[in-house]
Amino acid sequence: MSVMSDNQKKTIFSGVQPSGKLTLGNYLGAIKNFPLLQEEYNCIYCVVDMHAITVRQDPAALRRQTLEVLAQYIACGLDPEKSVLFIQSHVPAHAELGWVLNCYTMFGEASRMTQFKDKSAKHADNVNVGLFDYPVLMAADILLYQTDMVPVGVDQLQHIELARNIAQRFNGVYSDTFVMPEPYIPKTGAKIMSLADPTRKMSKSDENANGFVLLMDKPEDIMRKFKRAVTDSDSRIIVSEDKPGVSNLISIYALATGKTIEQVQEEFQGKGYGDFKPAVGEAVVELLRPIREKTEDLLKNKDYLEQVYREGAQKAGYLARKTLDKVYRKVGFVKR
Ligand code: AQP
Repeated sequence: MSVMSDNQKKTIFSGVQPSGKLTLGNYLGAIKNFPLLQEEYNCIYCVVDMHAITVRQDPAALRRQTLEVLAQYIACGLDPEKSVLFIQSHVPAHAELGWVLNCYTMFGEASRMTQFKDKSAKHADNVNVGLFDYPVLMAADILLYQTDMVPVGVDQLQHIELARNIAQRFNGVYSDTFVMPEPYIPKTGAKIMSLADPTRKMSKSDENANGFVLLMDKPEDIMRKFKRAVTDSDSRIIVSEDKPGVSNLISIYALATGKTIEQVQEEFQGKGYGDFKPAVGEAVVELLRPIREKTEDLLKNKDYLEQVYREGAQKAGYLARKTLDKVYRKVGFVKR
């Protein structure tokens, strides 16, 4: 297996929460880039179920969504023979390193995380310690695999910065232990906005289902959501700061068709929303169709998914243990 033997290659790690059904934002901001990198790097991709329980989840739905995210990783082009695919709670080293790193994270720096502020406002009845500690567990996820690069949407940049600070602090106290991870953020699509409110990011936990497009949405639902998408008062189809709705749709169309922003603006010059919105919808329908169909097939084959996540956890567990042993030795724990 390349990840265990190929020390020449750099390592990539990323994860997605099974906290709902995946959106077009998750895909364009992060998952779309995962398979592009699997030839050149040692790639490790995780379904981060432990992160998901920082917000209350329905247990049966969480189990189902966890398998669905795994199936979608594969449907989006990740090959379990080339990349390590696993479920976070199956590799206990994540929680173990998370605890150690808690002791190298300052309360003040964790308090500055905007995701914590946003999510605690959204879930005011359940501002639990896990929600606060989320970025430290994320630092453990990344640092355990001596990760060089983390492909994520721009909303995760602050957490990666924190992981770097924690790594630097630990390395400074004990000598080099962790590789310093770099974020890998796409130029277009780093932040796909809600179709219902283009000033907010598209999010799978949005209460307004018209705001997001799911990878598993049926073509007619995708078309309806794009036709209803909030746009701006004048009807020109150009990217502009004062036209967040149209700018978002242009990014989505460019990413779905492989065209540049300039090409899209040219294509729709002199045309109105009546042409543009259905065109975006159709492009997204075609982009997502093969992913949805492949995911549906994979979900019928639970034995195969089980084999993938079991083997993945074994490979990930082996790599994670090596880092954890080093950390335990450095902080002064007695060898087992
Ligand atoms: N709207 C977005 N645009 C671009 N990238 C996005 N990502 C999420 N939303 C967008 C990226 O998707 C990856 C997986 O995200 P996650 O599941 O770990 O959590 P999240 O960022 O909190 O995503 P959601 O959809 O908003 O989840 P909930 O609603 O549960 O909080 C990450 O790389 C993220 O950057």
